[in-house]
Amino acid sequence: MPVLHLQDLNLGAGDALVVVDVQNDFLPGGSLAVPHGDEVIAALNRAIDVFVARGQPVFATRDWHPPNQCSFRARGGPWPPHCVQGTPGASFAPGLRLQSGTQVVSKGTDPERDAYSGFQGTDLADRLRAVSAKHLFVGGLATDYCVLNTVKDALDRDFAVSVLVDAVRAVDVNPGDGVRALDETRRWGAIFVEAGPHARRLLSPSPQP
Ligand code: VGL
Ligand code: ZN
Repeated sequence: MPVLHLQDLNLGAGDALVVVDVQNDFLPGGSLAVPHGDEVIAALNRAIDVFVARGQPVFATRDWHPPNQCSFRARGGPWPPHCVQGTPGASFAPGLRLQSGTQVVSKGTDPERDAYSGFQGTDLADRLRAVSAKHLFVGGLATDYCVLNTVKDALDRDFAVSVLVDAVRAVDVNPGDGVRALDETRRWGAIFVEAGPHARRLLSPSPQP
């Protein structure tokens, strides 16, 4: 199945970019490192540039946990401590070209409830509606947790969703979780779009000037 490329879409009013949890703790070397998580950055930077150039809004969600979060192992949860509010691990990846107008959405701030979706316990839906967003382009980390749940909640709230398939990476606690998560988003109605440079270059190398 051919995948659309962001550069070929005529982005405009109603389109918004949602960058999910591209934070140091989810990158190689971080406390909950997503394998190859750093590989989303180049594709997301391209997407950010496109949205900024078209004057369309960019949202960035972040996992923003208190130190005693119930999802941490110390409290019987599945995860090592990660993205603790105000720590370097919770900072956005330094290579991510977020601009000053980016709307930051913090989630997972309730110590008694984990939140994978950027919509859960946040005002993301209101903020998207405030900018008349109708179609969300979603990429980031991790495919099988926060991207999956953010896409699901967006579709449930009647946003159209394109998943930036080359700008997501999975934790893959069980092998294949990421692939299954992407399949699921498509069954729910998401569209697959590419944002990065690679696939098209393989198909049609641009002539040298
Ligand atoms: C995430 C596990 C725990 C994510 C957040 O951002 O996908 N995964 N907390
Ligand atoms: Zn978390």
